[in-house]
Amino acid sequence: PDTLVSVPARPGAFSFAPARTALLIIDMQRDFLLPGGFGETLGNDVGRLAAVVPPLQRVLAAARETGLPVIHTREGHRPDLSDLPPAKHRRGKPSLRIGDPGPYGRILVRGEYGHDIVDELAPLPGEVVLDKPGKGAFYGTDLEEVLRAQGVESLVVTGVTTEVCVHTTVREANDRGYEALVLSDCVGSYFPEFQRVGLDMIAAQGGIFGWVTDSASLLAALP
Ligand code: TIU
Repeated sequence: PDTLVSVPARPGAFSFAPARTALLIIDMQRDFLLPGGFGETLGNDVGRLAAVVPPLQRVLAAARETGLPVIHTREGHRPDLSDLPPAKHRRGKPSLRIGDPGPYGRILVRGEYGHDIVDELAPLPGEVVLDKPGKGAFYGTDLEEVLRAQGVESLVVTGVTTEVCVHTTVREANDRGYEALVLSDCVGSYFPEFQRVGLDMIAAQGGIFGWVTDSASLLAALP
């Protein structure tokens, strides 16, 4: 069960035990991905994020088949916004703040349609769905307890956006002793240059906080 698998990656092969590995899917929420949603109203090209969905669907199917634990995260806040720091609330355009009514309900508020995960990647019963108030998936959540309870040592990291919530989470994971493999075609950014350089930053300096490969390489390596 603890057989090691090796995937070609940057800066070098990523070795992991599938029995000790979880698939982490960061914030694939309608607010960030849907045309007309919060992400687009901020002036972003959501098409760059939509491109992540098909390869991520394939990875999700493979993880389910292999029996890897799947953990979904959602960025958002309580309806009374009591867990929203004023500094985060003030950020961005005043007309489009967290908690305001948007095209898919109140922006980034738990329980709203836009806060939930896109249909194509809907969690199955038994998969952990973790609500996080910040950019990192460890901050203010019990992710570490969930991983420890399942004996997880390695993470396959996917989702949006590459340079914000994915980066923050991978850095947090690295500091906690986890090895993270980021799938380049399963993470997305509104900014092409941030996508490229964000992935470069992870793998630079001998993999300073993680590894980078693509979904096809991972799928070919999975048992
Ligand atoms: N999930 C996530 O990355 N939250 C963001 O706010 N990302 C942006 O790039 N804005």
